[in-house]
Amino acid sequence: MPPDDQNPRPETVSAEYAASIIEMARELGLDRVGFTDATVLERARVALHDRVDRGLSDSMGFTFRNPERSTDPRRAVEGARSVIVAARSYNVPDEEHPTHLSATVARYARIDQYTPLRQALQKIALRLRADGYRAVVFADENDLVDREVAHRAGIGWFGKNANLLLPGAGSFFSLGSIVTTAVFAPATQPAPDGCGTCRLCIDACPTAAIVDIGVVDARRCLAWLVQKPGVFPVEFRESLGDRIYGCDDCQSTCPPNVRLAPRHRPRDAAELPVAIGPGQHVDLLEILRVDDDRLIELYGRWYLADRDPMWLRRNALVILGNVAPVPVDDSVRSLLRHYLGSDVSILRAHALWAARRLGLDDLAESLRDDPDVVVRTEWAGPVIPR
Ligand code: B12
Ligand code: SF4
Ligand code: SF4
Repeated sequence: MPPDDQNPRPETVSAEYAASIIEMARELGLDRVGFTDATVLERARVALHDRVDRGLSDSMGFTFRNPERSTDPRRAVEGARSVIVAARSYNVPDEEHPTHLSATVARYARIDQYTPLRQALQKIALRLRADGYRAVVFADENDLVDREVAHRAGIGWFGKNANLLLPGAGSFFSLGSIVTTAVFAPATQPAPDGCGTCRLCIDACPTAAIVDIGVVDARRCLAWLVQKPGVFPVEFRESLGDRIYGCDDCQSTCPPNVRLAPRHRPRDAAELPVAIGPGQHVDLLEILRVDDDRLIELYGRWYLADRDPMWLRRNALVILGNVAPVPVDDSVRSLLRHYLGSDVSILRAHALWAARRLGLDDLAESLRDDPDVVVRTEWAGPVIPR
């Protein structure tokens, strides 16, 4: 290795040291670990710019806000030489469907899986610092494109659904990294492609959001639309079904996940009670009944634009229109009446959509003369009766 002014120890760490980091990661509950160098993630940089230019990133910020930063580990850590990448399974078992009206949470949001991932990486970073290196943890942040760096570290292959799949273990993994000045021997071989001729995820996407191999159009992707502030696009409301947060269709149909789902569990699944996450099924009517503080208490770990729980209520109203049994009972009717009288025009508009879809024209009529443009636009939209 050439001498490096910013790095007091530019020599590659010993194979024993690298092996001890891998061993430590395993003991901390991380399922896979790989190493890559800290050079610019050129392919991701080009892809980020391309998605923005073509409008495919919609109004998302995240890694798209500053591609020069999110694809350069050395901007994150001065003098960085390597990135240690780890994957942690979130493949918790499915839960029984409750008897009350409920909404579904995607697998990655059922438990808080980022805290244990970050804690494990922090412990490894502490050790690196104690050994004289700089080391900073990134997991699901705006400063680093996690899947690209994991791909380069040889951990997995890019599926046609854009997710990173681990050979023999599927894609229900979250990813995180430590950017460090320590020099680890980088992976030399990419993980082999495991998709072959399969294209089940592309066909299974309810909104045709996978517009090319490995390319997701966020303007159509339900995982983004449930997070995006504003009016939920009317053309995708029926496809939303009962999803309150996240969407799993392009992963739950993926053969490597289907094969492994019953077998592959996080090793601490038994100690992951619903208390540290909302679980798979959440009470739909409760979301529409409780106040802001309670919604933040229940779902504050999720990405809610401006930390405003209104977006959850908006999603819940769309779901209500999709799943409430017809003819509707008194509790649904009274909730819709409440939201048709809301001070917030977005909530009135989504309640109007649900009421018309459920055949409650008498209730809907209360908004006939509403002067707000959001509500007027809603009246002009199509009714999709149940
Ligand atoms: C923005 C974002 C989103 C956006 C956009 C998703 C997207 N496809 O980019 C939205 C909100 C839609 C989203 C949804 C989801 N996300 Co998200 N998201 C992110 C975030 C913050 C940035 C992603 C990013 O920068 N994308 C940039 C684009 C350019 O990357 P890309 O689409 O992967 O493009 C690559 C491929 O096209 C590949 N490529 C190039 N050539 C070729 C050729 C072939 C043949 C193939 C197949 C690929 C390929 O190179 C490109 C550049 O790397 C990351 C966290 C992070 N900081 O990285 C999490 C992250 C990607 N999300 C994650 C998860 C779990 C999800 C969901 C599964 C959640 C859910 N259940 O709802 C869905 C999956 C949707 C999907 N099919 O992608 C995980 C993925 C873990 C994994 N195993 O892959 C991440 C890594 C978070 C984490 N740290 O664990 N997400
Ligand atoms: S997350 Fe859902 S909507 Fe988005 S690409 Fe996958 S299947 Fe399609
Ligand atoms: S469903 Fe098939 S094509 Fe899509 S990611 Fe899985 S293996 Fe690849």
